[in-house]
Amino acid sequence: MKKTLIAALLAAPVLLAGPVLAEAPPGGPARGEEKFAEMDLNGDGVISHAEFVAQREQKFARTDVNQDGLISFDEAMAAKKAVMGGQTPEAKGPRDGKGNMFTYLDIDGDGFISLEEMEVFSDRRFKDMDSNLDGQVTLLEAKAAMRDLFIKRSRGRD
Ligand SMILES: [Ca+2]
Ligand SMILES: [Ca+2]
Ligand SMILES: [Ca+2]
Repeated sequence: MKKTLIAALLAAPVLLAGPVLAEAPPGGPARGEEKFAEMDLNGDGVISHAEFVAQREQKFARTDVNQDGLISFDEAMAAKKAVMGGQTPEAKGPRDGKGNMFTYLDIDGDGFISLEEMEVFSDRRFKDMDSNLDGQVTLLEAKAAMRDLFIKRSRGRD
């Protein structure tokens, strides 16, 4: 479950689009393209860093229900629950210390995820996708990254 929360926070609506997830083929091309199109806001065929940041901030704002500038554990779980189609995520709490993604994102350990903390991981994620380091992510790069993520998630399950 390691990647699930970060996916929920950063990329969930498409990645975890309800019942489709179970049937979707590994790294399926359709899903990759759909997600890419969603992230390529101006439709120029590449995801710029600015587009990536804009969506991260949007997602953060959406998750931060009480708009205090911090994502609490409850807010993170609520967002995760929403993308999981109303199922309650299996979580023991912010400090169970077992690779919980919330704990992982909460760098300073204050029990909340700030936008700055999210930026650290999200920028790393952008760099992961931008394999030729030109500051933008092409469809090919995005697909490769999604495939990697899928493989990691499949391995991490059980
Ligand atoms: Ca674009
Ligand atoms: Ca909040
Ligand atoms: Ca924190």
